[in-house]
Amino acid sequence: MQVAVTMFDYAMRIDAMPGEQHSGDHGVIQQREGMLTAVLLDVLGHGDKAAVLADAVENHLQGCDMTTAEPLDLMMNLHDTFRGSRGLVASIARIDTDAEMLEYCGVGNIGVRILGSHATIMVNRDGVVGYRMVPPRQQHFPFTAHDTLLMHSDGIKSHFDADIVAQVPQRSAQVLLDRLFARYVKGIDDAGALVVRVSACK
Ligand SMILES: [Mn+2]
Repeated sequence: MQVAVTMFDYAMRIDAMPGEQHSGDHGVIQQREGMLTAVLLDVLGHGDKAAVLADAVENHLQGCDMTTAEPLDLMMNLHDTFRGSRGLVASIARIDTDAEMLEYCGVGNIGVRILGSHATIMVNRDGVVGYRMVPPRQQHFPFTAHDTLLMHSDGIKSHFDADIVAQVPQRSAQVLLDRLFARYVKGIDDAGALVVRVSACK
């Protein structure tokens, strides 16, 4: 008999800009069995006003069952719900370990890539969620055991050294995040990132 075991290893880290107490970058992760949905968002601006909206968006998402929603539908829901706010950029990914696929929708400046055997750099649609955006689309990518999803806000430099990427197979999600923050935080904005990896699909 074969027993299905899904091993997600994930971590999230958000550092407010130096001198600020609260961050306008937030991450939300929900997992249910072999499905995991991860959202990274960056509210326009920084400081307390950005943090208030980021809290509201996070609370709204936590009230949704994100693992059963399509990322595109979640994005359109955020756009409608937070219309007229100061706006945000967001990336939404749902990993389905049974299908070995990742469904993806992103708007605005969040860096997103898959590292591993299915290495890909995602290209987000332009725009501001809650204000004006090019109609977003949902894309799907293969995502199997030992692949790693990395999302980061623009408070982190996007040109990681090859050594960080090379360490991906050996390191935990938390160690990867901490190395990224130690070397690539700009320090002039909030910095947020999350890492999700699947160590076994079946
Ligand atoms: Mn930012």
